[in-house]
Order: sequence, then C-alpha cells, then structure tokens
Amino acid sequence: MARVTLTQHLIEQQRAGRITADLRLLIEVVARACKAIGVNVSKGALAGVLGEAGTDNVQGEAQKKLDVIANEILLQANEWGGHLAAMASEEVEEVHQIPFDYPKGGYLLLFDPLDGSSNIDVNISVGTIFSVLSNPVDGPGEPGEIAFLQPGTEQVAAGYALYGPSTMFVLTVGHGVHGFTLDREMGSFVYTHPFMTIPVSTQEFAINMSNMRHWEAPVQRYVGELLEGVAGPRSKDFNMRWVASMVSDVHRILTRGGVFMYPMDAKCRDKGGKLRLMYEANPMAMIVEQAGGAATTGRERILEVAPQRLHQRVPVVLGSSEEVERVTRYHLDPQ
Ligand code: AHM
Ligand code: MG
Repeated sequence: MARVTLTQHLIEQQRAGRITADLRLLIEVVARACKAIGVNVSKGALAGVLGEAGTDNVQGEAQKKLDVIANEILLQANEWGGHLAAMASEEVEEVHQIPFDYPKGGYLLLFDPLDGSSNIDVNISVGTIFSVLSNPVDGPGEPGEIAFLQPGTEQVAAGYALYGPSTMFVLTVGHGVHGFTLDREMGSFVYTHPFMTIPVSTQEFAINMSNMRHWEAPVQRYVGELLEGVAGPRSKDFNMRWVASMVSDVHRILTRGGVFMYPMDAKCRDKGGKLRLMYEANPMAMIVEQAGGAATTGRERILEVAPQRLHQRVPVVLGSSEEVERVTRYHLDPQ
C-alpha cells in the first residue's frame, strides 16, 4: 500500500475544508524547518553545536547554541512564504515582524524552538512545540503583543516535533491528533499514527519529584496517594517517568497514557508557574484534548486561560482524563 505523507494528508485536510491553503503551507513550512532542526540536533558534537551560546533569552535563561540555531531556522523558514502576519518565540522577547519586503498573511505562529534544552548536551530527546492563531487585526499594520493574547481555544493548529530515536511530527488542526515519522532516506514525514488517543485510565505519572517539598498541598496529597500503591486509597501501583523534556513526556502519554504535571510550587510561584502558556501549555493542551485527554492548571482548563502576556507561565496538569480530573478536584475542593 502506498505510504501517505504529511503533504498528502494536508492536501486531504484542505479538500475536506478543515484547513485553508495558507494554513497548509504554514504547516508544511514548519515541518520542513523541524527537519532542518532535527539534522542539527542529530549532528551533535560533530557539528560543534553543543554547549552554551553565551547569551540569555527573554526569561533570563542561558541559551544553548542549538536553542539559537533552532530559533533562526524557524524564523527564516517562515518569513517569506506570505502566510504569516507575525511570529513569537520563547527565545525572542518582542513579537517578530515579517520583513517589509515579504508579503503578509493572516496567521500568527508561536513556538518554543527547542524544548527541553537541558537534555541537549547529554544526548537525550528534545522537541519543537508550535501553536497557530488567526491574526485578529485587519489591515496592513504590524500585529503587536495584544494580537497574540488569545485563549488556547482560538488555536487553529498545534503540534510538536520530537527529535528522538526517530524524528516525529505530531499535529492537530482540531480533528484528532495525527503522527508522522520522518523517513530519513526519502526526507518526508510518513503518516504512521492516525488518530492518537490517550486512555482514560493510567498507572503512570510524570513529575519532577525533587520539587516535592515545594509543591502545594493538593499535589502533595495526590502524589502521596500514588506512592502508597496497592495498599493506599488508589488500590494500584503507579510507575513514574520524567524525561525533563515536555515533548518526550507528552509523547509518551499520547502513546500509552499517563499524567504529566509541572504544578505550581514555591520555586516558580513568583513567575506564575514553570511552563509557558502561549507556546508550551496551550498547544500541548489542544493536542491532549484532541486525543481525548484533559489539561488544566490544577484549577481551570488551560485552553480557557485569558493570556495577559506573551511569555506568561502557568502550572500544567495534563494527560489521562481520570487523573487530571482528580488532581483538579483536589485543588478546587481541598480537604
Ligand atoms: P525549556 O523550554 O527551557 O527547555 O524548559 C521547559 C522544560 C520542559 O520541557 C520540561 O518539562 C521542564 O522544563 C523540565 O523542568 P525541570 O528541569 O525542572 O525538571
Ligand atoms: Mg520550552
């Protein structure tokens, strides 16, 4: 049977009226940029791309060389196609405007170019996360930060690339979640994972346990119960995994279920949480909901959070719906 590529899948989505021609082009360009990022990631020490870039990003975090390279690849790939009104990146403080000599389109693209970058130097999987919104501003003006401050429910597409043992591209345009695996010889993403779904129940959780003493009471209670195993109130044993690369941890949950948490804690309280709303939590929440899971801040649905700032952070609880509902209940109704 002929293999279906990402290109063919997107053309079919366009024919079915689920995406516009411009959105198809946008997603193709992002996927092509992710291939280029994957090539750089896989070269590692051979290309001299490991280590610090010697600069800080907008969040005051030291940038890795690959953070900078991945950001440049995505910005340059998307500037000239005519499908975007503007871009925003974890690595860039201000909105990135389309250079005046290129045509502009109706979409806004947001991304974390290389998520989980603490894993780069130790050769563990990292990823790219992206979110697409429509530009609410009509006319020729340049969209400012306010144009981007739309709740996650307004996303028209979201996805990620995972640079793991194989490179994958996972996408939703609001009609399920679809996964593609890079055929390195052919250079194309092949449709390998149709309609990815997250089981409702799970026996696996993902959280950075070293922060336990900093968590709020509801998360202490929830994880405490999991750790009691069969003898505790949950009457089953739970396994734990933590890659410290959100794309990898979410991909595992999309593949076999689980719950992922980066909750509010005493260390990140000043910032509002650890993970960024606009280009980490929102796209992952859309993907997880489209796969039948749930995603909250512990208190409200992530996709309904009204954003105040481009680089805003939020607590994140996502994955198998039974567990996300339980964690959220513990926050809203503490006893
Ligand atoms: P980054 O965008 O700077 O790479 O940070 C986000 C990452 C997530 O991928 C991951 O879930 C989390 O930070 C890991 O944090 P920690 O090192 O505290 O476990
Ligand atoms: Mg990140």
